Amino acid sequence: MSNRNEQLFERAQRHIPGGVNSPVRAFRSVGGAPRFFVEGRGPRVTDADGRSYLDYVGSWGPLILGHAHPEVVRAVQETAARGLSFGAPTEIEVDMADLLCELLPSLDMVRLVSSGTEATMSAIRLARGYTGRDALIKFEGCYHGHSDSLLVKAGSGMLTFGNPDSGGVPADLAQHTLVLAYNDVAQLEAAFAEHGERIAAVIVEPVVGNMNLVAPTAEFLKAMRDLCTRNGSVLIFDEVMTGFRVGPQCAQGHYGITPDLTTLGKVIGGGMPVGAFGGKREIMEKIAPLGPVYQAGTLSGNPVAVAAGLATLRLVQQPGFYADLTRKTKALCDGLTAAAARHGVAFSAQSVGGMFGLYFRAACPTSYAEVMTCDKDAFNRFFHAMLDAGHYFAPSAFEAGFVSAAHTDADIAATVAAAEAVFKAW
Ligand code: KE4
Repeated sequence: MSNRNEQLFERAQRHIPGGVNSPVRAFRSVGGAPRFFVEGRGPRVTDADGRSYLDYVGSWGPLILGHAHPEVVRAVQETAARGLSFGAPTEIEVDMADLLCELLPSLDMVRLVSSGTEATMSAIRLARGYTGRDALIKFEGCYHGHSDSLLVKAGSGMLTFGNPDSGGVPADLAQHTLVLAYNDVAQLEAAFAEHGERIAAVIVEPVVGNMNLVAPTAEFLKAMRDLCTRNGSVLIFDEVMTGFRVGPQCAQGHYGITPDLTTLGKVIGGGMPVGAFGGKREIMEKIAPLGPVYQAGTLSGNPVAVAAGLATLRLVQQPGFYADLTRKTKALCDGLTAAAARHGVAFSAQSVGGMFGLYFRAACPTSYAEVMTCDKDAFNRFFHAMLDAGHYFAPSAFEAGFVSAAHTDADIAATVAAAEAVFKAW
């Protein structure tokens, strides 16, 4: 007898492609039927069969405070009661812009949008409009949303421009995107040596969360900054995932590198649809209606969504917030690593702030190539065993995980204990 989740998944597939509104939710990477959640509260989610899980996905990063934080919910309710949307400026959008520019020194100006994809798509168009150049550098394993110029895979040669990485992306658009290896300074230098004057922008996840977690080397980010400066290219930090997740000043504050443009999402919406792009005034003033680079959105800066984001951003500014989140996330990684070691399972884990990576390989990967040597089957086995035990990790071996402020030390210890039982029976 199929359960409610399976019944819902079967029904969902009749009218929604794959039964989901975003592919990774379909569990295709790990197998089985996705869980349909009916409620979230603090660190926990409950599925359609009434099963409760400690949640280490947190809606892919936004839920840094945990689910249904009362102050965030109240902000949404009170704002919504005064009207859902106006398509006109509202004070709350100005409050958000002021707060973001106060929190991030690299932001002179910022434009709100409704998703991370919109933020990165707009930032790239802006960088191309500002420089008058077309070429773009991204890195293999980094994901920046699904706009055409970013759904590109590496070309055949080391420094040849890219090919489409999705149906529907025109080859003559993909050819403007050069896909390089993350953390490979020599290749980045060679690319600028050969194409520097053509490069409009480099876009990078300053901590990668989309090939699992891969941390940057200090040399890599510094080289990127210097090369962009020397060649007049725009450095875009895609902080949709790392923004206010890895620290109070995002990854740019954590690593001390100042980008020209920053894209944001997830945490700044607190679970509601908010994205943003911003940076140097001289660049941002090229955006319509001030300048020639067009960008727009019916629900951009939606007051109800912004209310959730503002409430979240104000709460994460509390003293000690990131120190405690970082401590708990590291405790999870250290606990899982020690448990695996006690039972001889090839496993490693690392964290940056409130995001983490789990790897079924002996050491944490530092590149896309090393990520590809992780044991995907082992991860899938771990994923389902932990899911059955009531601990919900990202349904893919190639995604980062997230801890929220609502996770207690006891929750972390319970997850480590559940993993110990899984590793013991490995
Ligand atoms: P959205 O359009 O999904 O709001 O943001 C796109 C995006 C941009 N940049 C980075 C660094 C991102 O991580 C994302 C989206 N992240 C994925 C998680 N890997 C969202 C989950 C999904 O696609 O359903």
